[in-house]
Amino acid sequence: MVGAGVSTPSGIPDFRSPRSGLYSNLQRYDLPYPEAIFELTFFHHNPKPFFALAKELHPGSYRPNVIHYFLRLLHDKGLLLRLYTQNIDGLERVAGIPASKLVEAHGSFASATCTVCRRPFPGKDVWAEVMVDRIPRCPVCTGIVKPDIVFFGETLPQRFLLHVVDFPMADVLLILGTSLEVEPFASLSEAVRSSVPRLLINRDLVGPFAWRPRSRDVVQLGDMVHSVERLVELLGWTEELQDLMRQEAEKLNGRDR
Ligand code: CNA
Repeated sequence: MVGAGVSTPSGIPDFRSPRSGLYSNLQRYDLPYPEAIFELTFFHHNPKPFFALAKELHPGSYRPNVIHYFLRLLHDKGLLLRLYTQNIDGLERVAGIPASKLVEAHGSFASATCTVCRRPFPGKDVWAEVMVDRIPRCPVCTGIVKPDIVFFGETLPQRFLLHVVDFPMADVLLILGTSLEVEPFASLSEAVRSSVPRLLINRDLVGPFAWRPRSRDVVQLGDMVHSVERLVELLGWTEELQDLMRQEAEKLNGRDR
């Protein structure tokens, strides 16, 4: 299970870190309160702040970091049952983790839907408009086309239901870079069997690790890059991870040229 903290080393602010977090830096969007940017009522009143944020999060602008590639390595080694992410930046896909291994619990920019007639659109149609500061409109009914990001109160994507089969099968649960404050995602941390070790790697102690710890919980607090690099070292995977990151950097350099 991962959250915004996995992408802060890529330069994307999280929500809740004091000072650097997105919620403390939204003044320029003129919002009544920070969460309004992900509320449908506000979006219908004024969609501009959301699309300005979308433009900032454009997948081409950021690159995966060592944490994303550690998760990719788990997949390459056949150890990743599934990656449940709250992130909407798409960096798990850019890191080469296949869509079949991902549950993008809060949606993604890969697809979009007309808010009026519900017609689906590929994400690339929306980006073309967003990148030139235009509000994407449905060519059929002129309704605003909203990327399939889950707003407050909206239902989670169908794939989220995979948790019903995945979590009872897990041998270990890694929880990285999340405040475990957003439901129903946060409660997944309780969905593994009680004998299953849960490893929290985060700056601070969060969720059930603080208020209902289990005897097999392991907690590594502090900077995540440092913690993940240390874990990789203990696993003896440092060189392999560096090779993977070099190969992938070359691919991305080719993409950006
Ligand atoms: P959050 O509530 O902002 O929590 C992030 C957590 O990560 C906090 O506990 C931080 O202390 C921790 N953290 C951040 N950077 C580091 C670091 N370098 N080392 C160690 N710990 C760190 O974010 P959540 O994901 O828990 O909240 C859920 C929201 C955030 C979801 O709805 C996301 O869509 C949303 N979000 C996503 C992105 C993104 O896609 N990258 C960015 C910002 C917010």
